[in-house]
Amino acid sequence: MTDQPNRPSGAPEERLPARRESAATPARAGAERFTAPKATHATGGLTPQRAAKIVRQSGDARWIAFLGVAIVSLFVIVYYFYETGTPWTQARLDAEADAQQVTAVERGYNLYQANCAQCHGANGEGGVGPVLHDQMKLYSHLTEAYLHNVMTVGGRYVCGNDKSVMPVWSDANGGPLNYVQIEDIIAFLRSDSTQEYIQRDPELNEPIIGPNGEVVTFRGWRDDSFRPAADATPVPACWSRSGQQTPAPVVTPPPDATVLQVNAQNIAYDVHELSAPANQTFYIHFTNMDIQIPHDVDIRLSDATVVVDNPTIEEGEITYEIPALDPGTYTFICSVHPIPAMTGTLVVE
Ligand code: HEC
Ligand SMILES: [Cu+2]
Repeated sequence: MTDQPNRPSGAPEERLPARRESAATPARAGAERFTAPKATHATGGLTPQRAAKIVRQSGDARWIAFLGVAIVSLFVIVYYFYETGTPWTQARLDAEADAQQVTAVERGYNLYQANCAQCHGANGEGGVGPVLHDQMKLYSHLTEAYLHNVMTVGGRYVCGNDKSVMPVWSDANGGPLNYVQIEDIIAFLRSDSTQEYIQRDPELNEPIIGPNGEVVTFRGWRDDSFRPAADATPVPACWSRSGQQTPAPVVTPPPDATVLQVNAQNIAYDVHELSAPANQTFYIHFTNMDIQIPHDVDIRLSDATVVVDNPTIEEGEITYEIPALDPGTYTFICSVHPIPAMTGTLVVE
């Protein structure tokens, strides 16, 4: 492609396409206004080599621009999926939130063991305080908002008992735990039972290694797939009313009957050993001196099978009638506080 057909092959072109003198083409004079002034078209003495180089360079520049745009677009696309996740990878923010959740649960576990386990049990099975590890409770009762309130207001929030032994936990209300620690405990209480978490040293935050050389783990409490049965009894707002039956009829033991005395004060029985005659009805006269804290005296076998389930009372006295029992050793226990201080041995002979 050249306008010098007789140019020897390999020889450089000598000229850019010939300039046209507008005056020489009167036919196009009418188009004059579309043409830039002559000076603009002047090649300014460019050699053909130089002009060809300019053409080549501008081609290169366009390539570079294209590649630049392509790289940026590719980066944006890849980053987009990195942020939002794909069907095969997790979104970055979700992964970040999950990692924080795990950290909170692991810290919450240690805080729970240090502050709550002595009353609610290491696994939330209950003791002086009510059971916490119960799917029905975790499902509908122990919500984040409720847990927040209980820890801010203390045990009085639960049943309105201003003598509750459960203190205020939040430092917003004079308690010992700060906002983050409260959040961590809540994260632990509501953690997922399908997930395994690592027990960490509270000081060093290093995983705890068990005797078998493996990292010690624990599982969350809440079963996410739990759905209460349609006819399940809802969890009462106040735990101490949960097991409450209709008030027991007033019992007056006959004059020659065996009547055992049991008192409860400061969440403890005053006796831990009782004996009663076999195969005949006897009575337990029970006095609860703890104001607004429910107690009872149930009779169980050593394997925890309930033999006699007596109603709880809050502050006051009651006489329980115990039907004839076979000879043997039984446990008498407070069903509200199944702790050693509220447990004893009943020998029937
Ligand atoms: C000194 C014993 C004690 C300690 C320690 C204790 N609690 Fe309690 N907790 C109780 C008692 C008792 C109740 C019942 C409230 C009442 O009616 O007096 C209770 C109630 C609760 C409830 C309400 C349960 C329900 O069924 O509504 C929650 C939740 C709770 N405690 C969480 C905690 C957490 C979390 C900690 C640790 C930071 C803790 N408790 C430490 C004794 C304790
Ligand atoms: Cu009790």
